[in-house]
Amino acid sequence: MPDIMLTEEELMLKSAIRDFAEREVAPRAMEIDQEERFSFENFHAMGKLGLFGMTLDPKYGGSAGGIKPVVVVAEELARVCASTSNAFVVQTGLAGYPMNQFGNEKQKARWLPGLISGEKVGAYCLTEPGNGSDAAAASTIAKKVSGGYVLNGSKTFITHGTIGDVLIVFATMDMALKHRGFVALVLEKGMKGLTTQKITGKMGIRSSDTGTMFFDNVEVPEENRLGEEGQGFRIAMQTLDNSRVGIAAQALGIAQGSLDEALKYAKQRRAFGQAIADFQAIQFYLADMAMRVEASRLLTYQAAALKDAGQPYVKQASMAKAYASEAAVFCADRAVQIFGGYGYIRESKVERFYRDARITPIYEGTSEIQRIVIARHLLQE
Ligand code: COS
Repeated sequence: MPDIMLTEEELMLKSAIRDFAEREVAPRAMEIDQEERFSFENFHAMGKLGLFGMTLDPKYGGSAGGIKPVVVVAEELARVCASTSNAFVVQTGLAGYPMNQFGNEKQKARWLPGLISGEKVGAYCLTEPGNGSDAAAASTIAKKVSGGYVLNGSKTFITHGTIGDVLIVFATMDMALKHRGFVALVLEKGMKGLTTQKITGKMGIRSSDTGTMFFDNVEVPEENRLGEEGQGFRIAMQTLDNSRVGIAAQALGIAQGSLDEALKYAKQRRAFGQAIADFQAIQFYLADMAMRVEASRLLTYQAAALKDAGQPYVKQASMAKAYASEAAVFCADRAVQIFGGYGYIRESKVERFYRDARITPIYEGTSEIQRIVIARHLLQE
């Protein structure tokens, strides 16, 4: 374990979160997955522990730390329940972070305390039915009117889309301007003209709330605009840069969880008169998994450490996200293989890991988008 990369404090945090995850999150992970139910129990417990404010402004209840401890938490949660890790990463990285970075004092005072305590659920709304990877092609329109904006359009695949209280929505003021026409607006649950619909039947992260939202002449006051008109795309991208480190950690957690389960099982399960761990074929699987877990962890820690040191980290965040998510898919697949038939049924953890892993190379920028970001950096350097 390259825990040599963690400080004493981070090691203590890791152990405390592992304990919390094993004690409170793991026991209900299977049930909430099968019921496709968002766990407010888990969410409020994380709020009480102060996890949502780890990097945020202390004036509003945060603890202004770095992203490296966030990575530690996201990994430990995902090691037992990816959906719970996702709720954490989205609340702190996709809602809290842009509010903290780009909100003015009035906005921060209004929305950060609830996002940090967990009383309010946050969401980041960029993807639309007609565009995902090509984020600049958004067609949700914010029409400027006296005192604010009128919003029309739709967003989809939004984490916390139906339960979100504070929604950061990216819209265009003029599609012809592409990314330069973007504006970031904060909407609140209950606004007139805002409706949502839950997306059910997901393959994995089934207890993560995912929704589609519809904006029908939603009136958004000017004071709800984050940053300036035209800055919305930059806010969206910088937020994703940061949260991709969290998703890398989430993928790492799924990979580690898969390895842990596979190791345990391989030592117990017997075939042909010996534990299956004694067969070289199984040992090679385990070794391949362990290499990917550790490489993912190093890339993820590196991206986090660079960000915390105030150094460029976007290329490394994309590398960590792409690599760790592909490692999660690989490790969960190998774990199912080692479990055989027992890995193919709902009662087994690795069956859930296999389904949960599959979203990680897709959301927060597909693996293909990460490679575009990486290659652009390489070519510019
Ligand atoms: N930070 C700050 N600014 C950034 C940025 C970043 N990480 N990435 C791009 N920008 C800026 C560029 O500097 C450029 O600004 P100027 O025109 O002022 O120079 C502008 O944004 C447009 O950049 P670019 O030309 O690179 O935009 P593209 O349309 O080519 O898109 C990608 C860039 C593909 C990287 C972007 O659309 C993307 O990340 N897509 C994936 C979206 C995603 O992750 N969706 C998941 C949603 S969350 S579930």
